[in-house]
Amino acid sequence: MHLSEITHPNQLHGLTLRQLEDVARQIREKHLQTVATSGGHLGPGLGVVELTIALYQTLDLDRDQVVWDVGHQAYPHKLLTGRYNKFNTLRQKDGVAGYLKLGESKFDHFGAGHASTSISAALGMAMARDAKGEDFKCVAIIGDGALTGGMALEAINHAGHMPNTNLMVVLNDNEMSISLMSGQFLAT
Ligand SMILES: Cc1ncc(C[n+]2csc(CCOP(=O)(O)OP(=O)(O)O)c2C)c(N)n1
Repeated sequence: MHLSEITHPNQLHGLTLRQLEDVARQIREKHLQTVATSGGHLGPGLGVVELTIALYQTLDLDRDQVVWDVGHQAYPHKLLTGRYNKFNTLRQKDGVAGYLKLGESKFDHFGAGHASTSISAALGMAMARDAKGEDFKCVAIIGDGALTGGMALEAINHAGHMPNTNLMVVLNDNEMSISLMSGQFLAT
């Protein structure tokens, strides 16, 4: 299946492992080609290709709500949620935004650019869901760099006091913090 044919992430549900691997290869190719001309974040998106596919193959994105932290790693998400055909406008005026953007897609549930906000946002969505008696999953995906932010720690503290609120947090523990260079810098 060509990536351009995937206009809704739920289309991943019926694919075989070999087809999913091929989708991953196509995402990497498009990601590299686009960032080479438009600029943007390269490593963070490349590092979550399989993570994004695995999640979206399992979740029902007509119902479930995913919140990406910072948003600089959301290019695979954008390529799987109907933005393949205009992806070459990445970071251009009126083009695809470099981060998650409310209004750009019904699959962008929270606009992000600042780090460390995803757990708090997803927890709020989960609490609202429960208050309304609804039933779907709320998922935050956060990197180990963003997890060091105070707002993320406050949200974890808050979530710890909400044992009956179902919230999924995925930690992308890649020890990078955008790039290996800055990761090395932080480690010294
Ligand atoms: C509040 C805030 N501080 C700093 C930044 C700059 N910044 C952008 S991404 C990032 C680190 C992200 O690291 P991580 O969450 O581990 O993601 P990775 O790049 O490894 O995928 C930082 C510090 C920001 N976006 N927001």
